[in-house]
Amino acid sequence: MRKGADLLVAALESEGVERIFGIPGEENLAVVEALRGSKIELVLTRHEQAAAFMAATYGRLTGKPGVCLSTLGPGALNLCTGAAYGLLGAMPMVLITGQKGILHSKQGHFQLVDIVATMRPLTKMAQQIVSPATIPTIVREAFRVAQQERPGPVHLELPEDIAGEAAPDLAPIPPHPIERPVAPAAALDRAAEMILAAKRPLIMFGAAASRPRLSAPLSEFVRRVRIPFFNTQMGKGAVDGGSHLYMGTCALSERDYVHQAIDRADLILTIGHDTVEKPPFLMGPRGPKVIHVGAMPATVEEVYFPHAEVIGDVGPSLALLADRLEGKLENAGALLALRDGILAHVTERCSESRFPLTPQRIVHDVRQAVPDDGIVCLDNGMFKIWFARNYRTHVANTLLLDNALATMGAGLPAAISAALVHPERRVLAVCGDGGFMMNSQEMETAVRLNLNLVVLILQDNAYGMIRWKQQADHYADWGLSFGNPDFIAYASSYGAGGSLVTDADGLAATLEAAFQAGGVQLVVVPVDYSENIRVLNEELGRLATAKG
Ligand SMILES: Cc1ncc(C[n+]2csc(CCOP(=O)(O)OP(=O)(O)O)c2C)c(N)n1
Ligand SMILES: [Mg+2]
Repeated sequence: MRKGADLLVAALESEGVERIFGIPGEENLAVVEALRGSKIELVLTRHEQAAAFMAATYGRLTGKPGVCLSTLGPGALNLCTGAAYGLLGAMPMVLITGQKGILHSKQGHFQLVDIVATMRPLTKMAQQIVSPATIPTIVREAFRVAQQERPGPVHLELPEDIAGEAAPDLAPIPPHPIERPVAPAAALDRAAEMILAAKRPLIMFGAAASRPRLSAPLSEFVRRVRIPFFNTQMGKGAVDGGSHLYMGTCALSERDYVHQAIDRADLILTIGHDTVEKPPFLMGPRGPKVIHVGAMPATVEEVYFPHAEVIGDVGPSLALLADRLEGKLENAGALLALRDGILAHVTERCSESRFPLTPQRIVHDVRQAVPDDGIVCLDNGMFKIWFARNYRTHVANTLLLDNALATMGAGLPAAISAALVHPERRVLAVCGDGGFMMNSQEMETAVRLNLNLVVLILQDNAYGMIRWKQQADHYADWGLSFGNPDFIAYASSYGAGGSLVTDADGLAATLEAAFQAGGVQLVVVPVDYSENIRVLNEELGRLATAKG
């Protein structure tokens, strides 16, 4: 007998779903049975939160919705952080949860939580499926909504009885090709006029510039207009950071070296900026003119209120803008003279032989061990600021960091997903000792899947980033330190390799050896976070004072 669950799985296959991450409960067993006979791989995880991070990362890397699955109540609640991660980070994903039967209730309210209501503020769409006949339509709509700009999560709840009910013989609704509207000529003309009049223009790439399909058109735009660019944290890699037009990345909102260029600019063309990110710069009453380019209009914020907009499919719209600008921009390179100074300051102390290692040295050595197309997945902690500032990206989506929900615990799950999507590339998770332990159980998943991936743990025995803020705010050093397991023994208990870096020059070699060894490898490096205050507060504070 064909059941609701079979229609669901057929619809997922029709959407091109390759794998589903999750932990089934008894309410999902009909779906599990349907998956058994399908081409879709079930990637079992050890926590639903990790499954949702993996699905979101699949969406982020491919542009196609990642799918995760859980049971009702407790399992579904565990998906919630991952839904918020996808919503704030604009990552396409579909979350499928089970539920008690809706036609009969033999268990009263046991495990019953209103998950659709819980998911509503965390998703673009949340819906219960109430009849098998609606499944093909609902699934197609879910994927359409998840994928369309601005991408994000969609939640579908499939109750146990609807999953098991006899279903009509319905074919899935096939996806159709989508062409998006291009910016109107009037907007392009206005923007071109403003850019042609600018004396010191800059381009900024934001989070939405990292959509997988945009890398070629964005590089082409920069090549044609030759205006120097910087990026937001999540815009890193959208255009090659090795380009001689790269001016830096905004890890802070103001007063970093890259702001020396931003503060002097009279026009900034922001491409794909999403105000979900911590502001890359602060707009004020004086400041530069800002033109917002994106698939979505700019939301007006206290710190971001563009003066003009180019709204439409970003690639073709920028090609039309470049047609109006190419060869006519006499001032394109006006701010380029600042570039060497900015980049030299940012990389100071990156080869210093201090032990424990400085964050600058760690970023430098990681870059040595990871090829251009290698993917580094950051968990959330103090090191994120250093990687955003110092790590040079050459390929889109090769530094996966979360400057949106900024949740801890996503580093390892994101790396597992990246290793599944790109088994041919080197993949590295970089985690603090705090964030790693929030989803470290996924080491078992990585080992079971025979993945090649390296996890780098920065050990300071503390929630370092909060400790830094505590010190910067002149509070006493209290309440933020912890002990750690023996990470090497911990790795080995999972059947993974483990190594501890014991001197300043050991990190690069240890990482290289870990990648060469293959399999799942844990590398632990002690970090000296005194650089946080010295650079980010004292040195940059002096810069601000000098600027007056
Ligand atoms: C799930 C979650 N809990 C708490 C926070 C707040 N927070 C941000 S960074 C941080 C400390 C991170 O510690 P660790 O992972 O050890 O990295 P470190 O800063 O020490 O390098 C905390 C508690 C968060 N962002 N996410
Ligand atoms: Mg720490």
